[in-house]
Amino acid sequence: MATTINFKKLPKFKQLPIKKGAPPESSWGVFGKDDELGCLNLLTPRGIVEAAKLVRKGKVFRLDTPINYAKPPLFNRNPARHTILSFEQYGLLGHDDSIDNYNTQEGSQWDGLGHVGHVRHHAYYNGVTDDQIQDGPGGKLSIHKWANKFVGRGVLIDVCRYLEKKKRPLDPFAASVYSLKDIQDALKAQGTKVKAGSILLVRTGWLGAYLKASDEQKKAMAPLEALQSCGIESSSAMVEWLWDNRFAAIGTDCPAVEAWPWDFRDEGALHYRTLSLLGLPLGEQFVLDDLAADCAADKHYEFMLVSVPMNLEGGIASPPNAVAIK
Ligand code: UVW
Repeated sequence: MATTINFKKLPKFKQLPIKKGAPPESSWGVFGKDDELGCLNLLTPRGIVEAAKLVRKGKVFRLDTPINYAKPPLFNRNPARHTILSFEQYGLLGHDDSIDNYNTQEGSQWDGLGHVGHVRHHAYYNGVTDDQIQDGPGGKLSIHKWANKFVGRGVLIDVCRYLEKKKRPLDPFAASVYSLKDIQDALKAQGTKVKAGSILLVRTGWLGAYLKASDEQKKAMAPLEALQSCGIESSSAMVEWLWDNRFAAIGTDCPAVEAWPWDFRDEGALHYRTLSLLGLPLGEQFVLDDLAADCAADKHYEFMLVSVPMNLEGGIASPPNAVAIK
């Protein structure tokens, strides 16, 4: 991790790529030819010290859903099986847990940079090839490399509340899109200043609506082929804004950050633009409602964000294991 970074010296989006032969609009090479952290390089020790100063009232907000919260999990992912094991046979009154069949993306999650490679360039962030994504400590773009990197200033944009106030709410259960302008307008209305090296959280209202849905509705929307959900615009202008504001990651409370379904053949999809081209982590199904209510009440939309992804060598994704502290 760099002690400090000269944000002004980083190329602007329009100057990308800087590496010969790299795909257009990619940051490949910006953080070094063998870099595996992408935009997490923007989280620096100085940024962590600044983030700690945002802790003013000692309130902690858990950003993860409970394991197996979605019944059934979305996108045809399998539920985890939790078994409590007894030590009775050894004469000890006590227990262990066993979690089988655990999919790191069954609930709140960071998509690691090995989650999605680019449809046309057939490569992952920084040119990593498919055979380099593998189990174990040598696995490229592994989630365990993030385990002590994901701490810094968090900023919430509550675009859902903003559009509700404007009497233009979006349907969370349709493939409806929060535009870049909606997000910028919400930010302006909040009076929040974006600082380089922040972790951005965007509240879309999807998770709150999901939690209120009936068991039948949840069952009907779980399959990948049936799910429809809101998300943010996936344009080049959106990633230009994310890159030029030097965001280190973006997390949302909806299933795919961008609206679902997105077409895997569409190279304009946000998953490709962010994970594969910019090395920008995507967070999904984050718990943001309590944090958002607190931000609306005290008008402070910035906080310290601490996320400790799983130390899974070769891992593809992870529950964020995250808290926002105000
Ligand atoms: C897909 O887009 C398929 O998965 P996720 O949204 O979890 O990255």
